[in-house]
Amino acid sequence: VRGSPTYPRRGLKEGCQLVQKSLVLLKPDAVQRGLVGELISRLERRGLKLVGMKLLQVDEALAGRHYGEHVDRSFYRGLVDFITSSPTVALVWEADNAIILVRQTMGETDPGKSPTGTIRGDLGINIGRNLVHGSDSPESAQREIDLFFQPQEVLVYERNLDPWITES
Ligand code: D4T
Repeated sequence: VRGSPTYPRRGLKEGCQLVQKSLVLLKPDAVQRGLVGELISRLERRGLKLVGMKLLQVDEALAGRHYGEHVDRSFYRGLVDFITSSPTVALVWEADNAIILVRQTMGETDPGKSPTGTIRGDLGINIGRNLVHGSDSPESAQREIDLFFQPQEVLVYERNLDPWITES
């Protein structure tokens, strides 16, 4: 199970919901604005389970690996300069369908197009300062978790209130 972003919950038949992991970054604007607690709190209150967390300084090499798919885009240089400009918080969250739940909670890439009630819609203005990153697929989550965490830093543990959050 460890190191894998997606695995079937015990007792579930094929086609049922899958437990997934999502890598979330609280970007330098979130750290500088003192929004780390607020953003973690929103994801916790959604019911997502925190299984990995660290504060780190992203360097040029890590930024390049994380944003490699955007290397030819006009905004790439600004993106790398921004993510390396100040500390970032990296988080791993787990839930049934965690990928979509995190992205719903974050809102659209552009805060200006994000509905209120979402992180970006409530707290952001500009696409280049959109506060958070969340994995866009289980495959991306696996790749991104491996970039930011050692396998032993992503924990496996029971949460006693889970039956009050998900019906199994
Ligand atoms: P991330 O990856 O940060 O969760 O954002 P999204 O998944 O929602 O969006 P993305 O990969 O398309 O963009 C990555 C990152 O680039 C910034 N960006 C994006 C930007 O500064 N200008 C742009 O025009 C676009 C499309 C914002 C997020």
